[in-house]
Amino acid sequence: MEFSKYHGLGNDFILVDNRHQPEPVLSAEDAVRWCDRHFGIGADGVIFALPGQAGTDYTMRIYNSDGSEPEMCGNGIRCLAKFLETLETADSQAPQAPHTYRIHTLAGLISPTLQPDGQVTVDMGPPYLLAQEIPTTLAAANDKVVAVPLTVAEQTWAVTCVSMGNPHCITFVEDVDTVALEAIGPQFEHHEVFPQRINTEFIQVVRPDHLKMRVWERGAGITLACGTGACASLVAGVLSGVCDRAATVELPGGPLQIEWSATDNRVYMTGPAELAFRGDRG
Ligand code: ZDP
Repeated sequence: MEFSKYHGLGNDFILVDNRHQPEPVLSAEDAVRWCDRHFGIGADGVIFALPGQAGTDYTMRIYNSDGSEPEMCGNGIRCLAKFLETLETADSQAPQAPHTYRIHTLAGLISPTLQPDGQVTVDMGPPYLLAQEIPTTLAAANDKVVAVPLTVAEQTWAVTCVSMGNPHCITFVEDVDTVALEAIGPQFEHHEVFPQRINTEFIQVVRPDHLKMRVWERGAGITLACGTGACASLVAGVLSGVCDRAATVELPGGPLQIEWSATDNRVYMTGPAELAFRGDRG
């Protein structure tokens, strides 16, 4: 079976051409094996390009490296846009940049645009802020969760929660490099206040237009970048009054440009996505 390996700032995915049928050609167990970095191809997740639904061009589904299925994936959808560009070019339907795809996801319609410079801008839709939308029991169902105390590893953190279709818990710290991510990440992920588990971001405000981020991802652990996490973190920074509505979010794998539009309430993310290699797994 042919596959392509892409990455967005080192957040890496196996992309599968699944345009001929509406169900993923791999099971969740296959995805776990393919993602294994020693016994498989190695990736943070597997992404399927499926036929469109509900008037969209394509559908995206994704498995995390542990086989769980998230609603959305910011770096992954940039990779998907580049993958589709290659597939369509092979079919002699080469899209002309700027070209916008309408992609159906479990988080609704998401629209990545191929830019002439090779970067991809994604309309990530609006953020969801109510406790029941995250979901979390940290506040009453219809309240926002901004700087709410949460005790993890015998320490009390002031956490802000944002859903970009998938759930995120953001904590602002003085210095992200001193956070013991490997030790505390899993304790956030599996904390009882997050019934769907959680992606966990630690953010250092370098300047109001420059955030530095480290992430522990639900179902994938430490990754070099997380697009939905960068978007959620900027929104959390605006809600907390510590950053601008547009900022660079610096991840271990490189920078993303994020804007939470005051006009339409949607979040826009711009960053790279690159082919690493193609392969055939028999
Ligand atoms: O929500 C989750 O379970 C995430 N692990 C999904 C992957 C998010 C991703 N890193 C991103 O860039 O948004 C792909």
